[in-house]
Amino acid sequence: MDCIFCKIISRQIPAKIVQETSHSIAFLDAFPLAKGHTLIIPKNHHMKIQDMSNEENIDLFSLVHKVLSKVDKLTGSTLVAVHNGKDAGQEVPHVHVHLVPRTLGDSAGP
Ligand code: DGP
Repeated sequence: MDCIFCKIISRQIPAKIVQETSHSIAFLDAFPLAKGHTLIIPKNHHMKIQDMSNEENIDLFSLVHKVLSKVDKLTGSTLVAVHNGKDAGQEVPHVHVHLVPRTLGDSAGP
């Protein structure tokens, strides 16, 4: 499987890892829309949220909840977004939740 995010999980390519659980991992985006832009992904390869098991979803969004409380301290407002499918803007075909710190008038919006 030639998936860049699977390679981050297996440490084949480097990433700044923020936090990790048994099923999920959070790391900094390599092309951040704002300082602190973080991605949270399941460790198993799934393209879309609905492809994941209930257990994986609970674990993923529990990690989103934890990391969000840190990221949100950066600016006080955070964009939480998932591009769930190619036509929705998904470039990397491995589920990922974006946490993007926002400030008024910035250009980091969808
Ligand atoms: P999306 O458009 O929702 O599929 O966003 C993909 C994100 O993944 C985008 O914000 C850039 C980020 N990204 C792409 N390649 C890499 C990589 O090799 N390392 C890291 N850390 N992030 C990456």
